[in-house]
Amino acid sequence: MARLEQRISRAIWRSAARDWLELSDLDVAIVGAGPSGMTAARYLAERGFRVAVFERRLSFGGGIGGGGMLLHKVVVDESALRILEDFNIGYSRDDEEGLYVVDASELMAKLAAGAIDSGVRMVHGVHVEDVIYRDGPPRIEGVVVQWSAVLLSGLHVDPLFVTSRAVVDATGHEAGVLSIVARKVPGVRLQLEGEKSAYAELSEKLVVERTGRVMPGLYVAGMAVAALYGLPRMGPIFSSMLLSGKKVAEAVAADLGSPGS
Ligand code: 48H
Repeated sequence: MARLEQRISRAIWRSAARDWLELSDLDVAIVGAGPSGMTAARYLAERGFRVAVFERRLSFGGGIGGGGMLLHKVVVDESALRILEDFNIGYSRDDEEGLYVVDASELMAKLAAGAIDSGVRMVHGVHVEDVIYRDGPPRIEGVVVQWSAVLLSGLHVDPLFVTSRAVVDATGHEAGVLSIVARKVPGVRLQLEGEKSAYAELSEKLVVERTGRVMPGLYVAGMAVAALYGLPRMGPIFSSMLLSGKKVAEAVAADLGSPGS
């Protein structure tokens, strides 16, 4: 038998290559493994869609991990309890405030586990640096990916492509995919209004209401919705992030019809 070192390397090459062949064509490419992206991914994958989440960091959770000002808790209201239960995430009620408190670590871990158990491919250390488009009328047909490490190194390395029937911008405050589309896709009139100051009640409601399709092939969820439509921020209350993830999954599923068709 070959040396252990050789077997380790070959097992990893073989399995990773097999995965990337599948990843190169998806039903849904989700950009960002924060709360909205992971929630969306799970509800799409459990309907049978081929879904991958591309995350530029080597971790899950996006803004969850920082909790409220580094205290390891976030809150939700009753509108998100059903989603917490779907993911088997524990919560406790704060009777004085009428809110539900969740451990940040449990929220991150179980959103990720729920997505993975439903068949989502989570890919870490990959930065979505561009989109694929087709014209007449313009539509988004996938993403352009690069290793985060390559971008950090400053080397000039050409990226690779992932085609998909739908792309979801779940990149949070940056609205990274929408910014690229606004700047680089010809014929698209997209203006990012920029997130506004805190007004938690209004923001929680409007982010969910405005979640959905932006143009053919492109959808938005989570804080990127606030950046796109000029909505206020809400701080460490996460109901709208979870509800937005679920809503965008429903919108994508309705548009795509059946998986792989
Ligand atoms: C690959 C990328 C890219 C890229 C970014 O910030 P997130 O947690 O996003 P949401 O919208 O699911 O949740 C927002 C929430 O965490 C939050 O910040 C709230 C509620 N704030 C309220 C307030 O008032 O401040 O996650 C986005 C993820 C991150 O992990 C990024 O690393 C990742 O997307 N990401 N991954 N390619 N181009 N851009």
